[in-house]
Amino acid sequence: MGSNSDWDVMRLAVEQLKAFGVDFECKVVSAHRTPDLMFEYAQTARERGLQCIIAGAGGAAHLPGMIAAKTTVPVLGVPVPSKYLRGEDSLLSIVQMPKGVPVATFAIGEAGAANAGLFAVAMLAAQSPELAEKLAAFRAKQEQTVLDMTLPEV
Ligand code: RP5
Repeated sequence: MGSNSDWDVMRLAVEQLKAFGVDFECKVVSAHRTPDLMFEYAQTARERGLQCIIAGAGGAAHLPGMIAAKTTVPVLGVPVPSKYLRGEDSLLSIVQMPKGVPVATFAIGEAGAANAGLFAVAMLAAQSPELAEKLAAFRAKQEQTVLDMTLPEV
């Protein structure tokens, strides 16, 4: 993520990875404040064994796109809500990648972060029957929660 101020949102992605037992690393890497670190991080991602990168940033959120420019590891972008434009700026900065360097873009804020985590799990599940089973169980539990919902008498 671009700042530790993104943590309150990005921790939702971490929670999903933890819940599924997926190994991860968590770092602050800023596209405009630590550009050299960002380049190094992205350039070494594949050789260090990363299978995808969840990149969250707010405002003029160029972090996901710049990381994607320097690696072929899939990048999942999370628009973090910003102070003045509530994350619509972050969303547009991340989603509107020109053709050729994709960033899979998620919803603004907590839902986007959680879904990026779940999407990463789904990607990894393509190579892991165990993870696929856990994901199916998660969906079944979620489905049951909705089936069990009741409404007040009117
Ligand atoms: C972006 O600027 C970060 O991703 C963060 O969302 C935003 C504000 O950063 P701070 O000023 O809180 O460090 O680079």
